[in-house]
Amino acid sequence: MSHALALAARGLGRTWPNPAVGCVIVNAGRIVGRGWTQPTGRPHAERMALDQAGHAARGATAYVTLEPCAHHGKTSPCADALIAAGITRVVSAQTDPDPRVSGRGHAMLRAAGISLTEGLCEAQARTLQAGFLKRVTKGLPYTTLKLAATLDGRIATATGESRWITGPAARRAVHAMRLTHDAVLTSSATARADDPDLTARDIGASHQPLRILLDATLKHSPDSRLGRTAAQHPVWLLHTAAAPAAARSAWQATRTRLIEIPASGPHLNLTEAFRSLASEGLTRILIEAGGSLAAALIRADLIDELALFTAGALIGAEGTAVLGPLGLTALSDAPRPVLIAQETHGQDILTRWRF
Ligand code: AOF
Ligand code: ZN
Repeated sequence: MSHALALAARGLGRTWPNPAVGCVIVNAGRIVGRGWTQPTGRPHAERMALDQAGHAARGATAYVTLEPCAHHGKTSPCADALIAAGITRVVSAQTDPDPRVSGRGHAMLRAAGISLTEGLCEAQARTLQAGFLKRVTKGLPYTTLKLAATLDGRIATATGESRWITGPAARRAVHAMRLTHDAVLTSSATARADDPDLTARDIGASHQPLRILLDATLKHSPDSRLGRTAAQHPVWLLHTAAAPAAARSAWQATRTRLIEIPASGPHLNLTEAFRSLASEGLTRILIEAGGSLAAALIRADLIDELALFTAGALIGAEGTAVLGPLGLTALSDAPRPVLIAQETHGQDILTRWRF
Protein backbone atom coordinates (compact mmCIF):
# COMPACT_ATOMS: atom_id res chain seq x y z
CA MET A 1 0.00 0.00 0.00
CA SER A 2 2.94 2.35 0.66
CA HIS A 3 4.05 1.74 -2.88
CA ALA A 4 0.52 2.32 -4.20
CA LEU A 5 0.44 5.64 -2.29
CA ALA A 6 3.76 6.67 -3.85
CA LEU A 7 2.42 5.82 -7.32
CA ALA A 8 -0.77 7.76 -6.61
CA ALA A 9 1.29 10.84 -5.74
CA ARG A 10 2.63 10.91 -9.31
CA GLY A 11 -0.79 12.00 -10.49
CA LEU A 12 -1.24 14.89 -8.03
CA GLY A 13 -2.10 18.08 -9.90
CA ARG A 14 -2.95 16.31 -13.13
CA THR A 15 -6.01 14.14 -12.51
CA TRP A 16 -8.66 16.71 -11.58
CA PRO A 17 -11.64 16.47 -11.34
CA ASN A 18 -10.69 12.90 -10.41
CA PRO A 19 -8.60 11.77 -7.46
CA ALA A 20 -4.99 10.64 -7.93
CA VAL A 21 -5.22 6.92 -7.13
CA GLY A 22 -2.49 4.26 -7.04
CA CYS A 23 -2.78 0.50 -7.54
CA VAL A 24 -0.26 -2.33 -7.08
CA ILE A 25 -1.01 -5.93 -8.05
CA VAL A 26 0.94 -8.66 -6.25
CA ASN A 27 1.01 -12.33 -7.25
CA ALA A 28 2.85 -14.88 -5.09
CA GLY A 29 4.99 -12.17 -3.51
CA ARG A 30 5.91 -10.43 -6.78
CA ILE A 31 4.68 -7.10 -8.05
CA VAL A 32 3.09 -7.85 -11.42
CA GLY A 33 1.30 -4.57 -12.08
CA ARG A 34 1.60 -0.93 -11.10
CA GLY A 35 -0.81 1.81 -12.05
CA TRP A 36 -1.82 5.35 -11.22
CA THR A 37 -4.61 7.61 -12.44
CA GLN A 38 -3.57 9.16 -15.73
CA PRO A 39 -3.60 12.89 -16.57
CA THR A 40 -7.13 14.36 -16.80
CA GLY A 41 -8.36 11.47 -14.65
CA ARG A 42 -8.52 8.47 -17.01
CA PRO A 43 -7.66 5.63 -17.36
CA HIS A 44 -8.06 4.84 -13.68
CA ALA A 45 -5.20 3.35 -11.66
CA GLU A 46 -6.65 -0.20 -11.58
CA ARG A 47 -6.92 -0.32 -15.39
CA MET A 48 -3.27 0.62 -15.80
CA ALA A 49 -2.14 -1.98 -13.25
CA LEU A 50 -4.38 -4.72 -14.68
CA ASP A 51 -3.14 -4.04 -18.21
CA GLN A 52 0.42 -4.40 -17.02
CA ALA A 53 -0.31 -7.57 -15.03
CA GLY A 54 -2.13 -9.32 -17.87
CA HIS A 55 -2.65 -13.02 -17.04
CA ALA A 56 -0.60 -12.63 -13.84
CA ALA A 57 -3.62 -10.86 -12.31
CA ARG A 58 -5.35 -14.23 -11.94
CA GLY A 59 -5.23 -15.22 -8.26
CA ALA A 60 -3.41 -11.99 -7.33
CA THR A 61 -3.97 -9.31 -4.66
CA ALA A 62 -4.69 -5.71 -5.66
CA TYR A 63 -3.74 -2.84 -3.34
CA VAL A 64 -5.69 0.33 -4.12
CA THR A 65 -5.51 3.71 -2.39
CA LEU A 66 -9.24 4.33 -2.97
CA GLU A 67 -12.27 2.09 -3.26
CA PRO A 68 -12.50 0.87 -6.90
CA CYS A 69 -15.25 2.66 -8.80
CA ALA A 70 -18.65 1.07 -9.33
CA HIS A 71 -20.16 3.34 -11.99
CA HIS A 72 -20.32 3.13 -15.75
CA GLY A 73 -18.51 6.17 -17.11
CA LYS A 74 -16.64 6.15 -20.41
CA THR A 75 -15.56 2.61 -19.48
CA SER A 76 -16.98 -0.10 -17.20
CA PRO A 77 -16.35 0.02 -13.43
CA CYS A 78 -12.90 -0.84 -12.03
CA ALA A 79 -14.60 -3.21 -9.56
CA ASP A 80 -15.86 -5.25 -12.55
CA ALA A 81 -12.43 -5.13 -14.20
CA LEU A 82 -10.77 -6.51 -11.05
CA ILE A 83 -13.37 -9.29 -10.84
CA ALA A 84 -13.05 -10.14 -14.56
CA ALA A 85 -9.25 -10.30 -14.31
CA GLY A 86 -9.49 -12.98 -11.61
CA ILE A 87 -8.14 -10.92 -8.68
CA THR A 88 -8.89 -12.91 -5.50
CA ARG A 89 -8.03 -10.35 -2.82
CA VAL A 90 -8.36 -6.57 -2.67
CA VAL A 91 -6.85 -4.30 -0.02
CA SER A 92 -8.27 -0.79 -0.14
CA ALA A 93 -7.24 2.25 1.89
CA GLN A 94 -10.59 4.04 2.03
CA THR A 95 -14.16 4.36 0.78
CA ASP A 96 -14.77 6.66 -2.19
CA PRO A 97 -17.26 9.38 -1.09
CA ASP A 98 -18.36 9.99 -4.70
CA PRO A 99 -22.13 9.32 -4.58
CA ARG A 100 -21.80 7.08 -7.66
CA VAL A 101 -19.46 4.81 -5.69
CA SER A 102 -19.66 5.25 -1.85
CA GLY A 103 -19.41 1.62 -0.78
CA ARG A 104 -20.83 0.09 -3.95
CA GLY A 105 -17.40 -0.78 -5.34
CA HIS A 106 -16.49 -2.66 -2.18
CA ALA A 107 -19.88 -4.40 -2.15
CA MET A 108 -19.43 -5.56 -5.76
CA LEU A 109 -16.06 -7.11 -4.89
CA ARG A 110 -17.50 -8.89 -1.83
CA ALA A 111 -20.48 -10.17 -3.79
CA ALA A 112 -18.07 -11.71 -6.32
CA GLY A 113 -16.38 -13.65 -3.53
CA ILE A 114 -13.23 -11.50 -3.41
CA SER A 115 -11.59 -11.25 0.00
CA LEU A 116 -11.60 -7.56 0.93
CA THR A 117 -9.61 -5.65 3.55
CA GLU A 118 -10.53 -2.00 4.01
CA GLY A 119 -8.78 0.91 5.69
CA LEU A 120 -5.09 0.01 5.30
CA CYS A 121 -3.01 3.24 5.56
CA GLU A 122 -6.26 5.19 5.58
CA ALA A 123 -4.75 8.33 7.17
CA GLN A 124 -2.02 8.60 4.52
CA ALA A 125 -4.54 7.96 1.74
CA ARG A 126 -6.86 10.65 3.10
CA THR A 127 -3.99 13.15 3.17
CA LEU A 128 -3.06 12.31 -0.40
CA GLN A 129 -6.64 12.50 -1.65
CA ALA A 130 -7.59 15.50 0.52
CA GLY A 131 -8.37 17.60 -2.55
CA PHE A 132 -10.78 15.14 -4.11
CA LEU A 133 -12.37 14.32 -0.73
CA LYS A 134 -12.98 18.00 0.01
CA ARG A 135 -14.40 18.72 -3.43
CA VAL A 136 -16.85 15.81 -3.20
CA THR A 137 -17.89 16.20 0.44
CA LYS A 138 -17.79 20.02 0.88
CA GLY A 139 -17.97 21.43 -2.64
CA LEU A 140 -14.68 23.29 -2.04
CA PRO A 141 -11.10 22.73 -3.16
CA TYR A 142 -8.30 21.84 -0.74
CA THR A 143 -6.10 24.93 -0.47
CA THR A 144 -2.49 25.48 0.46
CA LEU A 145 -1.36 29.02 1.21
CA LYS A 146 2.30 29.51 0.34
CA LEU A 147 4.08 32.37 2.08
CA ALA A 148 7.75 33.34 2.02
CA ALA A 149 9.08 35.80 4.58
CA THR A 150 12.05 36.90 6.64
CA LEU A 151 12.63 35.75 10.21
CA ASP A 152 10.60 38.77 11.33
CA GLY A 153 7.71 38.03 8.98
CA ARG A 154 8.41 40.66 6.29
CA ILE A 155 8.04 40.20 2.54
CA ALA A 156 9.44 43.52 1.27
CA THR A 157 11.39 46.57 2.43
CA ALA A 158 9.76 49.97 2.93
CA THR A 159 10.69 50.82 -0.68
CA GLY A 160 8.95 47.69 -1.94
CA GLU A 161 12.07 45.67 -2.72
CA SER A 162 11.29 41.97 -2.48
CA ARG A 163 13.55 40.12 -4.93
CA TRP A 164 14.76 37.85 -3.51
CA ILE A 165 13.97 37.02 0.09
CA THR A 166 14.32 33.26 -0.23
CA GLY A 167 17.11 31.53 -2.15
CA PRO A 168 17.10 29.54 -5.40
CA ALA A 169 16.52 26.15 -3.71
CA ALA A 170 13.36 27.42 -2.01
CA ARG A 171 12.16 28.96 -5.24
CA ARG A 172 12.64 25.67 -7.05
CA ALA A 173 10.71 23.94 -4.26
CA VAL A 174 7.84 26.37 -4.90
CA HIS A 175 7.87 25.54 -8.60
CA ALA A 176 7.76 21.82 -7.76
CA MET A 177 4.88 22.51 -5.36
CA ARG A 178 2.97 24.22 -8.19
CA LEU A 179 3.12 21.00 -10.18
CA THR A 180 1.38 18.93 -7.51
CA HIS A 181 -1.55 21.36 -7.50
CA ASP A 182 -4.33 21.63 -10.08
CA ALA A 183 -4.03 25.39 -10.09
CA VAL A 184 -2.01 28.28 -8.74
CA LEU A 185 -4.03 31.28 -7.61
CA THR A 186 -3.01 34.86 -7.01
CA SER A 187 -4.58 38.24 -6.34
CA SER A 188 -4.76 41.28 -8.53
CA ALA A 189 -2.55 43.24 -6.06
CA THR A 190 0.24 40.64 -6.30
CA ALA A 191 -0.16 40.31 -10.05
CA ARG A 192 0.17 44.07 -10.49
CA ALA A 193 3.16 44.32 -8.13
CA ASP A 194 5.16 41.33 -9.43
CA ASP A 195 3.81 40.56 -12.93
CA PRO A 196 4.20 36.83 -12.19
CA ASP A 197 3.69 34.13 -14.78
CA LEU A 198 3.06 31.39 -12.18
CA THR A 199 4.46 28.58 -14.30
CA ALA A 200 6.83 25.87 -13.07
CA ARG A 201 10.23 26.60 -14.60
CA ASP A 202 13.74 25.14 -14.58
CA ILE A 203 12.71 21.79 -13.12
CA GLY A 204 11.93 19.81 -16.26
CA ALA A 205 8.15 20.14 -15.91
CA SER A 206 6.13 18.24 -18.49
CA HIS A 207 2.93 20.10 -17.76
CA GLN A 208 1.83 23.40 -16.23
CA PRO A 209 -0.79 24.07 -13.58
CA LEU A 210 -3.83 26.12 -14.43
CA ARG A 211 -3.32 29.77 -13.42
CA ILE A 212 -6.07 31.69 -11.65
CA LEU A 213 -6.27 35.41 -10.97
CA LEU A 214 -8.79 36.96 -8.58
CA ASP A 215 -9.39 40.47 -9.89
CA ALA A 216 -12.85 41.86 -9.04
CA THR A 217 -12.69 44.87 -11.38
CA LEU A 218 -10.07 43.59 -13.84
CA LYS A 219 -7.35 46.06 -12.85
CA HIS A 220 -4.52 43.79 -13.98
CA SER A 221 -3.36 44.48 -17.52
CA PRO A 222 -4.00 41.88 -20.24
CA ASP A 223 -0.58 42.94 -21.54
CA SER A 224 1.06 41.22 -18.58
CA ARG A 225 2.93 37.92 -18.38
CA LEU A 226 -0.33 36.15 -17.47
CA GLY A 227 -2.21 37.75 -20.36
CA ARG A 228 0.57 37.20 -22.90
CA THR A 229 0.97 33.51 -22.04
CA ALA A 230 -2.76 32.69 -21.66
CA ALA A 231 -2.97 31.16 -25.13
CA GLN A 232 -0.23 28.60 -24.29
CA HIS A 233 -1.11 27.83 -20.67
CA PRO A 234 -4.68 28.40 -19.50
CA VAL A 235 -5.55 31.35 -17.28
CA TRP A 236 -8.89 31.78 -15.52
CA LEU A 237 -9.85 35.25 -14.37
CA LEU A 238 -12.43 35.60 -11.61
CA HIS A 239 -14.14 38.98 -11.45
CA THR A 240 -17.41 40.56 -10.34
CA ALA A 241 -20.20 42.32 -12.22
CA ALA A 242 -18.30 45.57 -11.56
CA ALA A 243 -15.63 44.65 -14.15
CA PRO A 244 -15.79 47.19 -17.04
CA ALA A 245 -16.86 45.78 -20.42
CA ALA A 246 -13.73 47.08 -22.17
CA ALA A 247 -11.44 45.24 -19.75
CA ARG A 248 -13.49 42.06 -20.18
CA SER A 249 -13.13 42.06 -23.91
CA ALA A 250 -9.42 42.92 -23.76
CA TRP A 251 -8.86 39.91 -21.50
CA GLN A 252 -11.06 37.68 -23.64
CA ALA A 253 -8.84 38.49 -26.61
CA THR A 254 -5.91 36.84 -24.77
CA ARG A 255 -7.94 33.57 -24.60
CA THR A 256 -8.28 33.91 -20.83
CA ARG A 257 -11.43 32.34 -19.42
CA LEU A 258 -13.54 34.87 -17.49
CA ILE A 259 -15.77 33.72 -14.64
CA GLU A 260 -18.13 36.13 -12.92
CA ILE A 261 -18.45 35.72 -9.16
CA PRO A 262 -20.93 37.45 -6.80
CA ALA A 263 -19.46 40.47 -5.03
CA SER A 264 -19.07 41.05 -1.34
CA GLY A 265 -18.78 44.83 -1.01
CA PRO A 266 -15.94 45.96 -3.31
CA HIS A 267 -14.39 42.47 -3.34
CA LEU A 268 -15.13 39.08 -4.77
CA ASN A 269 -17.04 36.82 -2.42
CA LEU A 270 -14.18 34.45 -1.69
CA THR A 271 -16.30 31.52 -0.58
CA GLU A 272 -18.37 31.81 -3.77
CA ALA A 273 -15.15 32.01 -5.80
CA PHE A 274 -13.81 28.79 -4.30
CA ARG A 275 -17.19 27.05 -4.62
CA SER A 276 -17.24 27.90 -8.26
CA LEU A 277 -13.68 26.56 -8.73
CA ALA A 278 -14.66 23.27 -7.06
CA SER A 279 -17.74 23.02 -9.26
CA GLU A 280 -15.40 23.36 -12.25
CA GLY A 281 -13.64 20.26 -10.90
CA LEU A 282 -10.59 21.75 -9.17
CA THR A 283 -9.40 19.76 -6.17
CA ARG A 284 -6.05 21.26 -5.08
CA ILE A 285 -5.20 24.95 -5.25
CA LEU A 286 -1.91 26.60 -4.30
CA ILE A 287 -2.38 30.22 -3.26
CA GLU A 288 0.53 32.56 -3.85
CA ALA A 289 -0.68 35.98 -2.87
CA GLY A 290 0.16 38.96 -0.73
CA GLY A 291 -0.85 39.71 2.84
CA SER A 292 -4.34 41.06 2.24
CA LEU A 293 -5.72 38.13 0.28
CA ALA A 294 -3.86 35.69 2.55
CA ALA A 295 -5.46 37.24 5.64
CA ALA A 296 -8.91 37.44 4.03
CA LEU A 297 -8.75 33.75 3.13
CA ILE A 298 -7.74 32.79 6.66
CA ARG A 299 -10.57 34.93 8.06
CA ALA A 300 -13.02 33.23 5.70
CA ASP A 301 -11.73 29.82 6.84
CA LEU A 302 -10.76 28.92 3.28
CA ILE A 303 -7.19 27.76 3.95
CA ASP A 304 -6.47 24.10 4.70
CA GLU A 305 -2.71 24.22 4.81
CA LEU A 306 0.04 26.80 5.19
CA ALA A 307 3.45 26.31 3.54
CA LEU A 308 5.74 28.94 5.05
CA PHE A 309 9.24 29.53 3.74
CA THR A 310 11.38 31.41 6.24
CA ALA A 311 14.61 33.09 5.13
CA GLY A 312 17.46 34.06 7.42
CA ALA A 313 17.07 37.81 7.00
CA LEU A 314 15.61 40.67 9.03
CA ILE A 315 13.85 43.72 7.59
CA GLY A 316 12.25 45.34 10.62
CA ALA A 317 8.90 46.93 11.30
CA GLU A 318 9.12 49.36 8.37
CA GLY A 319 8.94 46.40 5.95
CA THR A 320 5.70 44.91 4.58
CA ALA A 321 4.12 42.24 6.81
CA VAL A 322 3.52 38.78 5.36
CA LEU A 323 -0.09 38.83 6.60
CA GLY A 324 -2.76 41.56 6.59
CA PRO A 325 -5.17 42.15 9.48
CA LEU A 326 -6.99 39.14 10.93
CA GLY A 327 -9.29 41.30 13.07
CA LEU A 328 -8.45 39.48 16.29
CA THR A 329 -9.36 40.93 19.64
CA ALA A 330 -8.39 38.00 21.87
CA LEU A 331 -5.42 35.69 21.73
CA SER A 332 -7.79 32.81 22.28
CA ASP A 333 -9.24 33.59 18.82
CA ALA A 334 -5.86 33.23 17.09
CA PRO A 335 -5.84 30.47 14.47
CA ARG A 336 -3.48 27.71 15.66
CA PRO A 337 -2.59 25.48 12.75
CA VAL A 338 -0.74 22.29 13.60
CA LEU A 339 2.83 21.66 12.44
CA ILE A 340 2.87 18.73 9.99
CA ALA A 341 6.31 18.90 8.36
CA GLN A 342 9.56 20.82 8.22
CA GLU A 343 12.23 20.79 5.54
CA THR A 344 15.29 22.86 4.68
CA HIS A 345 15.81 24.17 1.16
CA GLY A 346 19.27 25.66 0.90
CA GLN A 347 19.44 28.33 3.61
CA ASP A 348 15.65 28.54 3.96
CA ILE A 349 13.27 26.57 6.13
CA LEU A 350 9.88 25.30 4.98
CA THR A 351 7.31 24.56 7.65
CA ARG A 352 3.92 23.11 6.78
CA TRP A 353 0.91 23.66 8.98
CA ARG A 354 -2.63 22.27 8.82
CA PHE A 355 -5.62 24.36 9.87
C1 AOF B 1 -10.98 4.40 -9.44
N1 AOF B 1 -9.68 4.50 -9.84
O1 AOF B 1 -7.92 5.70 -10.52
C2 AOF B 1 -9.89 6.86 -9.97
C3 AOF B 1 -11.23 6.73 -9.49
O2 AOF B 1 -15.45 10.29 -14.65
P1 AOF B 1 -14.96 8.90 -14.41
O3 AOF B 1 -15.81 7.84 -15.01
O4 AOF B 1 -13.48 8.76 -14.70
O5 AOF B 1 -15.10 8.64 -12.84
C4 AOF B 1 -14.56 9.52 -11.91
C5 AOF B 1 -14.79 8.98 -10.54
O6 AOF B 1 -14.09 7.74 -10.38
C6 AOF B 1 -14.25 9.89 -9.46
O7 AOF B 1 -15.19 10.84 -9.03
C7 AOF B 1 -13.94 8.89 -8.34
O8 AOF B 1 -15.12 8.54 -7.67
C8 AOF B 1 -13.45 7.70 -9.12
N2 AOF B 1 -12.01 7.82 -9.32
N3 AOF B 1 -11.70 5.50 -9.22
O9 AOF B 1 -11.49 3.29 -9.28
C9 AOF B 1 -9.11 5.67 -10.13
N4 AOF B 1 -9.36 8.07 -10.28
ZN1 ZN C 1 -12.31 3.19 -11.73
